[in-house]
Amino acid sequence: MADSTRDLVQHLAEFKEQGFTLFPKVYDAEAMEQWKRKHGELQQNVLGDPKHPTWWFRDTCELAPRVMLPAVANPLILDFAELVMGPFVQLDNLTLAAFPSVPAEQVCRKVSGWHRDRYSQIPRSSAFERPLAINAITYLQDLTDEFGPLRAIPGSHRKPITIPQEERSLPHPDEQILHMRAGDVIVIHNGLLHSGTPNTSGQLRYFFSVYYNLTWLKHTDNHSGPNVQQIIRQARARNDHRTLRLFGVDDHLEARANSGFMQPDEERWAEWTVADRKAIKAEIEPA
Ligand SMILES: O=C(O)CCC(=O)C(=O)O
Repeated sequence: MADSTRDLVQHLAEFKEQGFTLFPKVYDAEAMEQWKRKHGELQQNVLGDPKHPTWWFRDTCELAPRVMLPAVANPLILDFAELVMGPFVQLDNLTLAAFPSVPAEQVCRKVSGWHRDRYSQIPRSSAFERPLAINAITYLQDLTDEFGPLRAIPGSHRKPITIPQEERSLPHPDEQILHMRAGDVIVIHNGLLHSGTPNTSGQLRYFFSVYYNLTWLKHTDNHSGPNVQQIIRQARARNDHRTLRLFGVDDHLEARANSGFMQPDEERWAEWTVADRKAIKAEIEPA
C-alpha cells in the first residue's frame, strides 16, 4: 500500500512541478532476479538467429503473468497513478528490456537520445495537464556512470522545448542526471524530455517499464491472450474494477468519462476511487 496519503500528495506536487517523481526501494532483489531470469528465458524462446538476439520484450504480462502482474498492479504506484490520471488507468505496455554493453571507446555520444514518450505532444502551455500516459520505470541494477544513468529535463512537460536532430545525443544544459538505485521506481509524465545513457559496464543494463495510459485509448500490449483473459475473469469475479481497467475493461467509462465535469476532477476521482474499493467483494475465508 501507499507509504501514506501525505507522501503521495507530496509526490503529486513534485510530479506536477518537475514532470517526474521517484519512489525509492519499491522492489527487492528477489523480484528483480525473477525479472532478469525471465528476460533470459524469453530470449531463449525466440526463434531466429542466435547471433542477433532479441533484447526488448513487450506483452510480458501475457508471457509471464505470475511475475509481471504484481508490478502492473502495484498498489503504491496505482494509487499514485490514479491521483495523476483519475481512476482511468490502463496498462499500455509492460516492457522488459536489456541494453547490451558497448566498449567505452566506441561510445561517441553521451546521451542515448532525447525524446518524449508515446501519446505525448509538444506542451501547449505552462499549465500542468493531466498526461495521457505515464511511465513507471525501474532499473534492475544501480545506474552508475558505467551502467548509464537516466537523464531528464525537469519541467519540460510544461515547456515547448524542442531539440534539433544534431543535438539529440548531447547533454542538455538543463538536464538532471539521475543515478537511480536498483528497485527504485521513477514515474514520469509522458511529456517529460528524457533519455538513457549508453551502457559501458560490461554487463547487461536491465530496464523495466510499466507504461500506463487512459482507459479510452488503445493499448500497445495485446490483452486478448489466455493469461490476461484469465486475470480479467478473476478480477470480474472479485468485482475489482481497478484490475479490470488495467486490461482495457472499464465498465464505468460511459458514466465517468461523460460526467458533465461540474465538480473539480480530483474530488470526483477520489469519490470514484472510494466507490471502486467498496465494490470489491471480500475474499472468501477458507473454511
Ligand atoms: O534507457 C533509459 O534509461 C531510458 C529509456 C527510455 O527512455 C525509453 O525507452 O523511453
